[in-house]
Order: sequence, then structure tokens, then C-alpha cells
Amino acid sequence: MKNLNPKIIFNGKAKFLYGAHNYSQVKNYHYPEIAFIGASNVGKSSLINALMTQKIAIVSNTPGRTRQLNFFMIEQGYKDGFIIVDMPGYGFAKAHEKNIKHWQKTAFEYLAHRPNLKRVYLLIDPIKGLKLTDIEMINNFNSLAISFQIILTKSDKISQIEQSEYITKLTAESKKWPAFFNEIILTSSTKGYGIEKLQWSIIEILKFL
Ligand SMILES: Nc1nc2c(ncn2[C@@H]2O[C@H](COP(=O)(O)OP(=O)(O)OP(=O)(O)O)[C@@H](O)[C@H]2O)c(=O)[nH]1
Ligand SMILES: [Mg+2]
Repeated sequence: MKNLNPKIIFNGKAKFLYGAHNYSQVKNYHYPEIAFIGASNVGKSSLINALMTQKIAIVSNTPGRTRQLNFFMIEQGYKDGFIIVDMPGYGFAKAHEKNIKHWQKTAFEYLAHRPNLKRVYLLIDPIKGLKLTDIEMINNFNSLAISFQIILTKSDKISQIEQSEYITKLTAESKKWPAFFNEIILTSSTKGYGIEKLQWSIIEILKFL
């Protein structure tokens, strides 16, 4: 498909479809899906709002705010539509162990049974760097052959030198990850930085389906 227009696709008219606490609640649509995953508080919901130019995903100062898989439908500008998925954050230290296990199971089942999942964006806060839980997630992507791309969040909090040093470090590390899609996107939801780039990255995915 040619001539996809970010101004039409991301025009603030996405709709909340549903939320799923368990994998059994996840519905089987034929629409392509693009998921955002990462540690608790990394900025997933904020980035989804910036991407879609509307306040649709819930953002909070309390880590662990998103507690279910939330599915948003974008109907305009691409065939009969596609879905953006906001995933609950992992690595939330204060969460109960039972909840952590439940969330890991739900996330793994979702990732493992999703032929329409076209890309996973893994969000990393460069100040915090890669945590063990991120590495475990990357191992899942590699073993399930799920194409994942890294987005660095909250870039407004670090200098340009720190940004490029971190990107160089991550690029070197990424050589061991077979499922890694090799372009790291640097963003700041609060400053709107990198959002257009992310929109075009999604358009590139949709174009080749
Ligand atoms: N400075 C700065 N703060 C940000 C940015 N993006 C998000 N935040 C803040 O980080 C906190 C967490 O943001 P969320 O978008 O709720 O993070 P999340 O990854 O969805 O969190 P969970 O739902 O708990 O997994 C909020 O206080 C946001 O305002 C950013 O680009 N820059
Ligand atoms: Mg969230």
C-alpha cells in the first residue's frame, strides 16, 4: 500500500477496543497488531498518547498503572484498520509475586500466539538501562522469532552526548539478538521528540503487509 499519511492515521480518533487481564480474554481479530512493552513507568502509555495525538491511554506517577493489555483501534487511513496494544509494565518492585507471575504468563501467552502481531516496540529508559527483566523479554522475542524494535524514552532527561553514548552501547549489544530490528528510536513524549519518526516507522510496517 502506497501513500499512507500519518496525519490521517494518527489524527486523534483512535478508539479503545477492550482490555484483557488474561490471555483467554484476548480476542482474535484479523487486524495487524503493534504492541508496546517495557518496564513499569518507562513511559509506554505516554508514548502511545503522543503517537496517537490524543489522551487515550492512562498515565500516572504511580508505577504499575496499566494492569491489563489494552487494545486501541485505528480505523482510518489504513485498509480497514490496525490495533495498538499497551501492555502492563513488568519489573514493578512493589507488585505481589503472584501478580508478577500472572502478568508474565499473560504476556508470554499473548506474544506466543499472535500471528497478526507485526512488531513489538520494547521501551527502555536510557537512564535506567537494560534490566534483567528486559533481557528476559528479549530472550522471549528471540526464541519466539518476534521482530522487536527498541525505543528509548524520556530523552529530555539526558544530554545529547549521553543519548549517543547509550545508543552506541545498545547497538553493540544488539548484535547478539537475532529478532532485533536494527533502528533505535529516540523519543520524548513530553517534548514530542521522535514521535513523527515513530509514526513513519509504523507506516513502514503497514506498507509492506
Ligand atoms: N520527563 C519525561 N517524563 C515522562 C516521559 N514519558 C513519560 N513520562 C513520565 O513517566 C511516568 C510514567 O509514564 P507512563 O506513560 O504511565 O508509563 P508506563 O510505562 O505506561 O507505566 P505502567 O503503566 O506503570 O507500566 C509519568 O509520570 C509520565 O509523566 C517523557 O518523555 N519525559
Ligand atoms: Mg501504562
